[in-house]
Amino acid sequence: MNELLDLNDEVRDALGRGAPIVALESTIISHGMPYPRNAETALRVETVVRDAGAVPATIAIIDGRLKAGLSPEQIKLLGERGQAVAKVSRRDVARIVAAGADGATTVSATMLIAAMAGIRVFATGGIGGVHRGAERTMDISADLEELGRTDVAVVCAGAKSILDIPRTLEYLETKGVPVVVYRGDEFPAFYTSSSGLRAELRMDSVDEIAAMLAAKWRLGLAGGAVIANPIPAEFEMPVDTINAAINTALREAEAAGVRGKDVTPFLLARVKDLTGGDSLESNVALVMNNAKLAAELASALVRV
Ligand code: PSU
Ligand code: MN
Repeated sequence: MNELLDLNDEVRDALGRGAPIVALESTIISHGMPYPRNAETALRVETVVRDAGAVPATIAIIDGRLKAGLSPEQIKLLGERGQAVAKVSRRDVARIVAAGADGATTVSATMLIAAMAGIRVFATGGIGGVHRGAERTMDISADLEELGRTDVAVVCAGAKSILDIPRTLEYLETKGVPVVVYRGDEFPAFYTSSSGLRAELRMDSVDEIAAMLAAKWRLGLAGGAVIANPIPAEFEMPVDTINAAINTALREAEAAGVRGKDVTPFLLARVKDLTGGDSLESNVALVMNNAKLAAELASALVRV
């Protein structure tokens, strides 16, 4: 185990027993949702993972130490401090550790810390991807590179259409990342179960997904996988409402000259405000749904 990585007691015990573990990210807490729903949701997600028979490992950097497994107090603090906590993707990890600072980890940094800890399954809401207009801006999330190199399966509700979803899928294909849609025929667009893009690989059981992941890693094929879990129908947003909010948010970001790592948090916050908070309810519901599937998948992986 890396000397800069700390496991909490629950995670250390689970690793020792070979029990199923689900990694959870912390940027979704600090930058993805408003306080206090962010902290409440993060704590509820951990409960969902436990109820489904796995151990949660929420990942962050605290006082310059990589953490797999946080205390409820640490989760609450990340939620309360919100955007004041650094958003940490792969390139930021070293500077935050060197400074002895705190960081909320994105999908990319969470994957790399999970892999260091020996955790293979990770649940979140949505992954980063190729941004709309990337042909001009080159704005492509580090999450996609990480999926191409780090052995962690990421259970998510697809990608938001703040992104260019067709190009995101092309990029994942280029990087050799399997994209599985769980019990659906279209790649899901986070707030909606459909995106108009056909699922190239549909699987209907966690055992089937676990068998594929085990084969991938036994073959020495480095890198992760996207397990896209469509939002349950009762929590879907009306397509027109969400698209209108996304288009407004994109125009505002352009007009305000938002760049780099601020783009995604800006868009997420504006979409939430423009939909009067309805999107937040969908967001919370789909995260719970993903946590449950991830716990089942982690258990299935222990069996193979
Ligand atoms: N998309 C969401 N919710 C989120 C994020 C993305 O629907 O909270 C966060 C995740 O932490 C993801 C990060 O890894 O944003 C991607 O940021 P960027 O686009 O700057 O790579
Ligand atoms: Mn970016």
